[in-house]
Amino acid sequence: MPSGRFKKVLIANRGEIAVRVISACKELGIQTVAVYSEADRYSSHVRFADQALCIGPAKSARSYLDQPSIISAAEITNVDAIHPGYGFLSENAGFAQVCETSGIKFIGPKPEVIRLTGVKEQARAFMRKMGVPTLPGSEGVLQNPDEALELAGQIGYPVILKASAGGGGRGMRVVDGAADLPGLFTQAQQEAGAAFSTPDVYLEKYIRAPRHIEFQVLADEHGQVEVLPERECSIQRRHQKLVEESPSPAMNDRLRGEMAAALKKAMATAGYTNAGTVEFLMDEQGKLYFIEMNARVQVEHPVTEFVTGIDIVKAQIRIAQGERLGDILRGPVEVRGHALECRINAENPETFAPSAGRITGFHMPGGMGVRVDTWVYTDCVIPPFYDSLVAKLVTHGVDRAEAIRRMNRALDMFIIEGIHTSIPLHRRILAHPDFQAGRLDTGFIGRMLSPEKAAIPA
Ligand code: MV4
Repeated sequence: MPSGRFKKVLIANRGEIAVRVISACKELGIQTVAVYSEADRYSSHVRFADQALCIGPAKSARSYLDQPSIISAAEITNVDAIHPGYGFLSENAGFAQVCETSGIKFIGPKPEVIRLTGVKEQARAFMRKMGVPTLPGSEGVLQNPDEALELAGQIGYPVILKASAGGGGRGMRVVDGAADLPGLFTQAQQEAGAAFSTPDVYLEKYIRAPRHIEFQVLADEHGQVEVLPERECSIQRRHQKLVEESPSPAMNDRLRGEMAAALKKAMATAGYTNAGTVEFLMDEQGKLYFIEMNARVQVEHPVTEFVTGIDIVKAQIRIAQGERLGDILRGPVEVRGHALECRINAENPETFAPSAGRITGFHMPGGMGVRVDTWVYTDCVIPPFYDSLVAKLVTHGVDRAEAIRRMNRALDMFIIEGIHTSIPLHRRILAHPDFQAGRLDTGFIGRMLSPEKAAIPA
């Protein structure tokens, strides 16, 4: 494996994250290669990279997910490494393996570690063994509905069935009582089998309207692990996060310290390397339970960058170059102030359907404590083939109140004409008394949008 400094990196992604990775490479003095689909010829990542290669038609399966095309592009341009961004091939253990066998460094964890994080009940079993709190549930995958009935009877309803290879809520079923279990078990298995590589399902105690809290981890290739402060991502709609923040209004130094210590040990034992995120649910008593692990950089990483001053993407690249975390971080990790991120999506404000088209007018906010990560510009066309994220608006303040006020003024100064966006929705979220008070849970958006259903928890 080529070690030492990279001369050239290929970015196997598009959109704002491709631009974000190019920025990090430029600051590290690394040449960049963009790959793009026929629909992305005029995308910013193509313009900002030193070289760009078209890898196929608009459909992701034939471009951004086409491994042979991407590996060919990497070989033609003679890159040292590939950064996968998020989504697409970022958590594909097979792709990470192909990179390594082609002599190209994959900027992410080792293939076998990515594979473990992708098998959810195995990741859960591992964390439990390491003393990281998990919810009561099955030891591994469930063999049949009878086994599920027996276990659910012991744990107590409600329980949740989850796909072993799941993600984005697919293959999940909440079970309120024994009568519903056999039918929902079959449904969960079928949905998992159709969507993923395996129909395997497992079971957990169900937490109603939890907070979603996650810890950012950085680990070098010499066994050093650092756990960065948490992000709260409870404001989401249909498993798409809308607003994220750091620190969580529900966190305290003692709990953060306990979690960091437990995770540091677990990640070191797992041989985890590069950046990752460990997801938890928090119940009404303020207890945290591990649910799953993401082996990639996350959309919401900028809030952690604002409160820690650490460039997470540069850290990923430097870790992959074999550098030590001590040299990258240079000192203890601290939480400074508060950061918020609003995901600005191109979407219809009533139906939330993606809203593709031409941006006819565009103005970004700036100034103190404001960051915009985007790939769009005046007169650009948003293709209908990919996700609807057009920009991430991130603010930093001395405290949560200042970060919120700064976000409000930045939303006022963000002009996007020609398409519909989620900016009006973000104004409503920020103005909501529960948001202002930091009373967040995964049912927040549901209650805000249909208050008549507020009595029925999400
Ligand atoms: C849960 C849960 C309640 N109890 N697990 C949704 C997607 C997947 N990543 C995990 N998810 C959940 N797992 C137990 N045992 C509730 C959710 C959940 C959720 C989690 C995080 C953020 C938003 C969510 C929205 C609905 C359900």
